[in-house]
Amino acid sequence: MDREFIIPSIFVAALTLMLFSGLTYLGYEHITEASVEGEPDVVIDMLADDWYFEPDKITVSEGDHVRLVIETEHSETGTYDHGIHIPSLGVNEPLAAGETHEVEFIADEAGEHQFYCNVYCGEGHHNMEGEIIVEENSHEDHGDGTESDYEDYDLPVRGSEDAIEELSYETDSEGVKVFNLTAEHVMWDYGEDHLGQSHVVESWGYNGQLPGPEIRVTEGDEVRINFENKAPINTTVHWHGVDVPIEADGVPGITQEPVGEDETFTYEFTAEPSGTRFYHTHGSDHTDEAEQMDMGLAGPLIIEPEEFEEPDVDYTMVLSERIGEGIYPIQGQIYPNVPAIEVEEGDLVRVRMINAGSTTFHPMHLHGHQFDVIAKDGNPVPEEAVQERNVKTVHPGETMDIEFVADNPGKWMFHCHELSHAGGGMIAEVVYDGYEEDHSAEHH
Ligand SMILES: [Cu+2]
Repeated sequence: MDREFIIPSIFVAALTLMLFSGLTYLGYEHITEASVEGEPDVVIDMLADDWYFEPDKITVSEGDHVRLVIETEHSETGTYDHGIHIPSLGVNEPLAAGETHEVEFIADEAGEHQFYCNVYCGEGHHNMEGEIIVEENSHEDHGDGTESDYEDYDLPVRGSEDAIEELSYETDSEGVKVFNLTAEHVMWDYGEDHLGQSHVVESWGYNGQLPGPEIRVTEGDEVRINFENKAPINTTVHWHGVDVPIEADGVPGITQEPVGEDETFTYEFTAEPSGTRFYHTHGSDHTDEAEQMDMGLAGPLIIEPEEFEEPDVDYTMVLSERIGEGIYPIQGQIYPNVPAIEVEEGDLVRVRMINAGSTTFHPMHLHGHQFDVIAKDGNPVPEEAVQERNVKTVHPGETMDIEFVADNPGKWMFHCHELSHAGGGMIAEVVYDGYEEDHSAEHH
């Protein structure tokens, strides 16, 4: 045990100093409440090994009673005692080697809370660290989306039936296409999953919908977007993949101040280059962009070329993620509510995939057909480089246009082949007109 010395954790900055000063033992301070009453709301299994915590990023809700069940493993480097210290939540627990520990606390303060191993032995404990994110929860326990959960929370419940596909515009006297876009705070209904469970989730959506309405213009159009923020956040709008002038780029702290609640901002740019692009929040700063994206602030921006050869079917497919809810929507809906790709035999079908999630990639797989990847990030793939595929991965921030000929009548799946995403709703169906679905009850 002589290699293990324990420091009070508030001295994060002092750690480095101690390494060099030979200051060793400052005593152990056990400040966690001996027990937190009642059953936990959240139980998280963790591993404390040399030299990491797994997981090292934990998200809970404000007010949650959290139980961490922490195993300490030992590796080839030996058997080490560890500890977990979450200064800002008042947690400071020793984790003896080879045992399982239960550490409980109330996540009573929203925000980011660093934790780390507070054992110092000259080895790598100082690498053992992580973060607990306590999400603000002004409407307690709305997690399962049942009506009673949010009825006291004064937000409109909206779903795909309230959504519009394409945003209308007015043309001003100078020929500028003028759009009105508003960030709004809503409860968004992603639809019932195959088990009949509803997923109504607190969201921020452009014009109150997820994804935001499609903005469709022609290359070279002068565009003005009157943006109003009615969501309780500071935010910006970025025109992803569009060669806008710098003042319209929507980057907080660089091109503009974030737009506060009830404030407005006007974006003006020429729509170029053509292709499948999108618009999305850039947050109030770089730390909350991901959260704002996943809460719903993204929508498609299609810039048609001047000579647009319209395919028979032109389907926009915004892929998003609500990891906390375990769902991966397409066009703001989870399967089986995702709007079908409706085709007739012989149709040329274009699907414009847009990954508007913050974190995960989606290997999108089409059954029964091969498709050509005709554009990446909105830019056309030269004909000689076009690949014939049936799976194509779309990474966060990427757009991918594919085209196929509807030559195999039926009802075909088009789904994410990260199968937990498919399980979370990321499935669309390609449905042929007139195809009789009389096989569902058959067993082969
Ligand atoms: Cu996926």
